[in-house]
Amino acid sequence: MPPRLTDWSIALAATLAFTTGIISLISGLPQEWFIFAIHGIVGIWLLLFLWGKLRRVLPRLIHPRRWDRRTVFGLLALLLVTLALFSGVWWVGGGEWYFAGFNLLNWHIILGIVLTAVILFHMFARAKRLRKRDVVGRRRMLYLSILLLGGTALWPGQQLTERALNLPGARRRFTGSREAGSYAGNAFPTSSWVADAPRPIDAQTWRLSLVGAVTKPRDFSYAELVAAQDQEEATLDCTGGFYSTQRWRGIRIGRLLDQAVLHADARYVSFISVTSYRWSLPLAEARGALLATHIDEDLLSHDHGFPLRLVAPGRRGLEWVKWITHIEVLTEPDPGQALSIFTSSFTDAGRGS
Ligand SMILES: Nc1nc2c(c(=O)[nH]1)N[C@H]1C(S)=C(S)[C@@H](COP(=O)(O)O)O[C@H]1N2
Ligand SMILES: [Mo]
Repeated sequence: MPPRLTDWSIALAATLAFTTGIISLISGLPQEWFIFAIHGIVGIWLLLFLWGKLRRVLPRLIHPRRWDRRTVFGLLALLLVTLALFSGVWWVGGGEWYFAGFNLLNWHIILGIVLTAVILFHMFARAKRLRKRDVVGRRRMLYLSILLLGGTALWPGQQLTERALNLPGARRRFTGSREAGSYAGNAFPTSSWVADAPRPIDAQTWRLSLVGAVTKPRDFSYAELVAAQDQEEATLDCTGGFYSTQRWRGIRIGRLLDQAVLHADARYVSFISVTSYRWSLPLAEARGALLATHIDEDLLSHDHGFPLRLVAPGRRGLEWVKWITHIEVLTEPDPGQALSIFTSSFTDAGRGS
């Protein structure tokens, strides 16, 4: 392929990989499997394009006489790409590896974000325009199509091989997450999006306030809520790479909302943690979701969100707010919530002071 076509293909594939990677972080419904499939396929395309690029620049890299400042950046970029792809491929294959407290999937996400920033910077600084003669030509387009189709076909091939060989990676969920501690009460892993670590909450003084677009705002005591017997079997699937299925017990949110009488224009329900971490669900979905006080017969442990946490089936773990103190009924979506999951750990309550 002409150099410029290769370079633009890499940039486009990297953009697609980044976009699907970010979307995948909040995809958890089975019908969203294709987001993860596209991400995997684009990864294979990138490997193929990079192979082409490497063959082109290799002579420049192996002759020290031809080195300049750009070579150093080129090498760094190459290292970054290799690590980003390698961490993803290794995780998919079932790899178990930790560095600085982060697993392979965490590193894959970090490297992917850094790499996207580098590629954008590189494109602004050095990108050469794609000319007509870089893209026209039947043989050229045929070659590119074969490459793309071949890469696409390799993905199901990889999935089937993994299953046939029964590699550890084959036992992952469609989101890529691995099973941990299902049906074992509080024993499954705990996780905070950034570093939320509030002090244990005293159920005696704790109150849940229901506010916002409601006619009768009101508080609930722990005793009022803990008596409820609603149940939901649901899978918590953390973007950090584990999932756990539990029988949760608590109170159906619809029953709670009915006690406050919603305004006619109520559209969303926001769940707010003592740390200020918050996330919302559309009203109908919120009604069917659960506020859990128990896992099976066990009281929720502090790390899992005692006294009250959201159980939102089909949503990723990061949306299952822990240590809830407020519920706010909203008439509009809440774009600020995406920021709250980054900043909550720096509030006093989030730091545990
Ligand atoms: N208040 C608050 N709730 C939170 C988080 C957090 O950092 N703060 N982390 C979320 C993330 S990223 C996940 S995966 C789940 C983890 O729940 P667990 O610790 O019970 O496994 O809680 C979610 N709820
Ligand atoms: Mo998570």
